[in-house]
Amino acid sequence: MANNAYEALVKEFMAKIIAKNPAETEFHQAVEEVVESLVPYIEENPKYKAAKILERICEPERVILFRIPWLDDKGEVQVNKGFRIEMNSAIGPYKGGLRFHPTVNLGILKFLAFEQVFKNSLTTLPMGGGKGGSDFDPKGKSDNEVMHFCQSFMSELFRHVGPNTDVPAGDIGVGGREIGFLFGQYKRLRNEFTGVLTGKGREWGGSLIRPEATGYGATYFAEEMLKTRGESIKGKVVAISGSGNVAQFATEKVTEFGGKVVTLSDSSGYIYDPNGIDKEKLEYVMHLKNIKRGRIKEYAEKYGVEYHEGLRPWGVKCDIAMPCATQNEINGDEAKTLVDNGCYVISEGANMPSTPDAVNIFLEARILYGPGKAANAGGVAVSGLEMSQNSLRLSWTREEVDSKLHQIMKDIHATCEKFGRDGDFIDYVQGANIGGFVKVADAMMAQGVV
Ligand code: NDP
Ligand code: 2IT
Repeated sequence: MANNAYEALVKEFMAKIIAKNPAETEFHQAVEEVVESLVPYIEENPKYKAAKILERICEPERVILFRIPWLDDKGEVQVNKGFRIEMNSAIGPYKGGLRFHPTVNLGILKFLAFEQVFKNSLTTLPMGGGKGGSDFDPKGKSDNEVMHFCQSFMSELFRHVGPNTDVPAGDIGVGGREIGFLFGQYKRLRNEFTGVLTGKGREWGGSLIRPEATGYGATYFAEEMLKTRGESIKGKVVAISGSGNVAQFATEKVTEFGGKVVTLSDSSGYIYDPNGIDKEKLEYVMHLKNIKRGRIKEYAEKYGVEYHEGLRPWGVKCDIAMPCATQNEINGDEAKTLVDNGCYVISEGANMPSTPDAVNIFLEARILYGPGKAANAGGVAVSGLEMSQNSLRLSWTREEVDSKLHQIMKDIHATCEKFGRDGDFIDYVQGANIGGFVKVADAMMAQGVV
């Protein structure tokens, strides 16, 4: 079939998705990127077409929407929206993070849940896909307020989740503190100590390396991509965005591999440190962000480096870019600037950080572009390992978990190469989309029309 015939099929499919899910722009974007890869594959494998796998995989199995009322420190009643998208359970219980951010809405969580289905399949572990969260803004809230909010959130969510049903974890705005409050409330309501959440503290069922996993994994993925060109991270200049969980541990691992991280950011702006963010400076960032809950601008004041208010770091000259903040944080112009400045490796720690224009620029430039569902799968992979340890009622050492994570990232790279190699170029978008799809689609076929 000619390319324009595929394009027509994608257009026809997307028209239906948009009509059925109006105003969910991020969901449309995530679906279109996957469908562009899958349509030719499905035309070659018509059994999936007859079973309407594509139509089914784009429809969540279940969407739960709920009210979260809570009392703030002044005794005033606050109300937030709560969501859990149970997208696909063909290969395991629903699995995916919770996001607490004022921008959260149905379309954003559906895009994240959709991506999660393919990502979880790529990890090789038995996990379905889900995502949830709230429009609650943790910024400026006291620990007490966050706790009251989390307790109210779980007072509804507990009926829908469980270690064999749906296992949430962290995402933007949800880290160790929030997982603790959520777990405490679940345990109290169910009178059960189980692995209902991952990202737990190490003393109460958490896995070693889970906090590090997404950032480490995205760095391992970058290293694997570089290996295909006989290169490594050593000596490379790296621009990272964000300064939260993923950005922090990407910085740690890149530095350990001999790379130099020169930028970090938050939603207010970015810092540029040409000497590199070394171990000691990273410790400062971790304290600033995880304990003091301050702004990245304070780094610039402390170390006397440049701070660029309201800007993203993609104008800085680098070899490798690792977007680790949020969706659509690299647009077409920024992608062009990156490529023009010599950047030739993108490893996405965030979910869907590159707009469709940016993705096209990376693919046309034939650089090493690792999309989020492959590059950031290390986080959920170690969540899967946490679930295994909870079921076995034992805990593995740091070295054991890290070496399993490393192997999983290598395997994901190999899957992308298998489905995405085109002569001397690897199209990791194609590789990740098809590689993630096949296992889920075959499981759906085997389980009948459910
Ligand atoms: P955190 O909440 O720990 O950190 C988020 C960082 O991104 C902060 O620096 C935040 O800045 C910045 N950020 C958030 N929203 C925006 C925005 N709209 N514009 C600009 N900057 C923003 O989250 P994580 O590090 O956990 O998550 C980062 C990304 O990685 C997300 O895309 C997430 O989905 C993805 N991811 C996370 C995984 C995990 O295990 N945690 C696993 C796989 C992917 P500020 O403080 O100013 O808001
Ligand atoms: O986007 C993601 O993969 C995550 N936020 C982690 C999900 C998980 O269940 O660990």
